Amino acid sequence: MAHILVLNGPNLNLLGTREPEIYGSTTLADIESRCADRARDLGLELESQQSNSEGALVDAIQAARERCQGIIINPGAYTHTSIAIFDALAACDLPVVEVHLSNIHRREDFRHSSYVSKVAEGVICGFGADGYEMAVDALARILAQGGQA
Ligand code: CA2
Repeated sequence: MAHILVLNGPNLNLLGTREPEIYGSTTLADIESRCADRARDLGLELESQQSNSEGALVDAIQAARERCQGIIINPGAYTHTSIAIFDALAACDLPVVEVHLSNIHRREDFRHSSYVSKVAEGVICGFGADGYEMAVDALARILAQGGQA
């Protein structure tokens, strides 16, 4: 059974508690549980991790290489700044689906560019918590096609 990792970056542990007008009222635990249900329906095994630290996210990506077939990642603000996460994703050689709750292109200019998009098969943004389930669907299709979009 294919194993996929859902990885969330800084401040996403606060989901559902602050700024609901931007990020919605669903908690990260709810999102993770919805993704796990969706993955099970699709015959995938899913694990979820969140960290506020760039190094821990790099460690999680490196570890995923050993036991996962794909990664769904919302790198939070590191999307726009982290060459370390870009390098780790490029080196892990797994299909990557990038997710954002908000439509980053409708927001401040500094959110319009993503290092992660350069190594992602695709990007889902602006659909709130639903975007994560869309990402599970997308990754399932990619894996069914042999690992690339
Ligand atoms: O829209 C997204 O998913 C983002 O990745 C969220 C990041 C932001 O820096 C990116 O530009 C877009 C911020 C996550 C902050 O999450 C919070 C959740 C609840 C309350 C406060 C922050």
